[in-house]
Amino acid sequence: MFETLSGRLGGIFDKLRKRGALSEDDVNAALREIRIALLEADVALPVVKDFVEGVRVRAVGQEVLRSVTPGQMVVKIVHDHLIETLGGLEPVALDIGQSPPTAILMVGLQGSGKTTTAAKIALRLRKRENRKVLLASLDVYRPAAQQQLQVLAGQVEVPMLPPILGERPVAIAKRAMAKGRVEGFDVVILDTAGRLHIDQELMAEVAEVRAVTSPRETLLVADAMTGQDAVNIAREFNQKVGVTGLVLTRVDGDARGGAALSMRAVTGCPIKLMGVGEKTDDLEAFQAERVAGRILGMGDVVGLVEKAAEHVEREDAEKMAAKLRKGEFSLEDLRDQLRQLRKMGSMEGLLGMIPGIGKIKNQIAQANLDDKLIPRQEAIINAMTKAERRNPKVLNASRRRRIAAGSGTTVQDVNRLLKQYQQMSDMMKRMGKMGGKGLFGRGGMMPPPGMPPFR
Ligand SMILES: Nc1nc2c(ncn2[C@@H]2O[C@H](COP(=O)(O)OP(=O)(O)OP(=O)(O)O)[C@@H](O)[C@H]2O)c(=O)[nH]1
Ligand SMILES: [Mg+2]
Repeated sequence: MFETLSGRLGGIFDKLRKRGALSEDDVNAALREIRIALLEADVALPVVKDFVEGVRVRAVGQEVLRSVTPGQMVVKIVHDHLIETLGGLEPVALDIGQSPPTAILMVGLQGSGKTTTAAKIALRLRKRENRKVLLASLDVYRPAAQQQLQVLAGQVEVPMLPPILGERPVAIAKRAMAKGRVEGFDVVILDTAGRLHIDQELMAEVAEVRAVTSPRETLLVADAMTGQDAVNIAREFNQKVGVTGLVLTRVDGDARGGAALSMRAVTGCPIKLMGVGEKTDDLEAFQAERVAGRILGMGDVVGLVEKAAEHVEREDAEKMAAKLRKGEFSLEDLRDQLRQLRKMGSMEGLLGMIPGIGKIKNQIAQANLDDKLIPRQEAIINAMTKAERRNPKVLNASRRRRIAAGSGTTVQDVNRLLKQYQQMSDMMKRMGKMGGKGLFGRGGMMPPPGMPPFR
């Protein structure tokens, strides 16, 4: 089996313990591994190059989230970029248009899954969208190709254009569209013979079919196992025939699916559907997330990074616990904590992530916690001198007025923060004496249950 990308990156970054922004060196080390992982997943070389450049631009200088390793951070950036390159989280639906009969033309290499997918789409349109669908086989080359479609048509309970012996593909296509018009079909699905992209005669023929039927959709059907040739296949079909969408088949197999990325990059067409089995209902809207996870060899990458974000770095937590035990929690520590909180995003989301605090989340939400609170509190602490932050006892009325003015807040705000700090500090000393475990030992610093958040 392949080594997973997360495994590879983990190896590189294990020793790297620093935080802050990702340096160019960090990113370069990661990109080498990403390049190999993508090639192993059969993404075509030119596509890999562009992709890696895209990641570099995004990653250098990126802040590493607290409690995530730099390696995990890079993985997350790669994953997000991959989903974007694959077309985003929202699947693009088939375009059926407004003026029936709409032609859908199936094209692709031999054995890629065109005929099966034609039947799957027919079933989907009939059942989900209540469309009147006609299937037509333009495959006059492979023996029994027409019977194959006939059997599938029976299974999905969709009529098929009766074959006429000796009729050529372009004529069949015209006849299918005529029947569609006369008999009030919404959609006519034209299944073509498999062809090699280097077979110029057959490519010209399918281009002619396209010209006489003006399909709303020309779907390039490709096996998820397609290797480095995916780029050429996609380019040729797109140039010679014109493609509007891609269908990835055999996503249920072992292939890593790098072809999806290559073909999408070359054609710029959305991947609309994916085949996930041999049965006629094994067709799903394309899920970029699922395929991205496979390409990277880690279906759970998002979970991985998100889970990592749930755990505040153990080292830091331990350091904090030690400080608490000694009663050394200063306003500077408070500011550090506030900064981390702000970096990690909204309070709401954050609270849910801190172990042990989920239960009191609602309670805190009811206390009108707002996101502007943290920057305001940080500003107050910033407006203090170093000496004041270390020893808040010196903060008399005139100093508090100065701090309020300096931070754009009121004296009441300053008083509230200091009172809050005092309460927290006392509480922590007590908890520290109890062993420094519990909420603070593990989860960093948040006001304990029953106490309103600092405001
Ligand atoms: N597991 C799996 N098998 C599939 C999928 N799609 C198609 N197949 C199988 O792949 C084989 C070939 O599929 P066809 O639909 O005949 O492929 P085709 O592109 O029409 O082939 P030609 O007409 O010969 O070019 C069949 O055995 C299908 O059952 C899929 O999504 N998953
Ligand atoms: Mg076929």
